[in-house]
Amino acid sequence: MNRVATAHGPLIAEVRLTPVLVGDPPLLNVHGVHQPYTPRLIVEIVTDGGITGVGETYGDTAYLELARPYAAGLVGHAVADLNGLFTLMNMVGVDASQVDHAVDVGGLRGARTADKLRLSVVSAFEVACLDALGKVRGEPVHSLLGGKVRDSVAYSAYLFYRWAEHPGGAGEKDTWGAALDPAGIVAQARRLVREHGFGSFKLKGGVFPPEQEIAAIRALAAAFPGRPLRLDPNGGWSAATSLRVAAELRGVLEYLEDPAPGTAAMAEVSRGTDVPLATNMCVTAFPEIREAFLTDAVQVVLSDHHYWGGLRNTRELAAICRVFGVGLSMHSNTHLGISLAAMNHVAATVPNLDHACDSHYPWQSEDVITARHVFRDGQLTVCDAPGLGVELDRGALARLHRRWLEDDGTLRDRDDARAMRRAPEHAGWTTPALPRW
Ligand code: GKR
Ligand code: MG
Repeated sequence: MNRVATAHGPLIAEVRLTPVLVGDPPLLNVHGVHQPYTPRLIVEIVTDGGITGVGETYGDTAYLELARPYAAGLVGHAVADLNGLFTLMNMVGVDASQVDHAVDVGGLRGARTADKLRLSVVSAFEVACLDALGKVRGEPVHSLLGGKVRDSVAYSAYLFYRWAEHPGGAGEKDTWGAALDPAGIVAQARRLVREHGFGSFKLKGGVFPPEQEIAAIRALAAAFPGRPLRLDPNGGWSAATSLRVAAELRGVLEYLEDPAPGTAAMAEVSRGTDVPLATNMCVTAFPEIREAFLTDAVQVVLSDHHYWGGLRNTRELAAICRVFGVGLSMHSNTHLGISLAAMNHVAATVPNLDHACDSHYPWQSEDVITARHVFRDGQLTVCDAPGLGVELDRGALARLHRRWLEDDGTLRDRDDARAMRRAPEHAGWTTPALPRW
């Protein structure tokens, strides 16, 4: 009898990696605009008993190049040996050219390091193992994490300045129209409330001069009195500008998200305002916590299970935040239903989830699961089915993978500045140096 199998249950018999390109609307941010399609990686692990577990993460080249050798080394690994996933990942080399960017464009989360890349990759495998294990044991993922402490998780409406369509009419069409001023943002918010019931709002800023974004927040406050509002320019403002915005929106904002770039600038802003500051840019990995918490640079961490290396690490982050009295919520990037399911399970288990989570999901009309998640009153019910509770739609997966295969390589790496240059009026656009204002 195989001792490992006896001690730890099923073994990984096969790993499948499927990169896909997912339709994404022309959403604007400080770097530029979203591409018509964004890369994601779908991970499947198959146990020796024939059970499949699924995970999802970033699909850009750097992640794929790490995922491939890692996946090959996982066959024979015990599905329940989740700590071992990290040991094995640390043995995979990272191509130095992938980690020398000053800024991680896809995630807008500070400098790209080898560890951040490794953790974002391993997160999808951890989720896939938890999904498989849950199916084997007949338990939902939240119960493998210790059990849910709530039956549903609240999400906020994620508002974006946007164009009506991608330059040249590329990509999938939608019916949202452009949103480039306060009235457009309020109209977008109304539709998101109508369709999903959201009770709080986050505006992605850093697109227009701060005065215009302040006006949009004021318009939202007038249209939705008393509802929590957040503004996130992704480090687009200097500390002085951030303090000016904070002074103008004091009492209006629930929190200001990453107004200034980097921990030192955030700490400077924090010293000058009592508007809470949140981040998914300067606290994105364990080594970044110490300085930020000791200098009181942030009052809310927006965790992201992809960044932090999975669902169990997210719970460790939550525990650290609890100790330091720092609030916790969850960050989102363009994602599909597997990632949302994983996020919902871990969010259900974290006692100190202090704010509604972000999710890009309403902007994705495509998915690789058979039943799309449905927000009711801005909440997602916590699923009690075994594993994540989602089923792969193999037809959809094949279609989105075919799109990835047929791409000439230009869309396989997210590059919001390049996408911006496709608009003739922004042909000279380059990624702005931060702070921009
Ligand atoms: O999708 O444009 C976007 C966002 O700006 C995303 O890249 C960020 O990572 O949503 C994120 C954020 O809250 O900073
Ligand atoms: Mg953010």
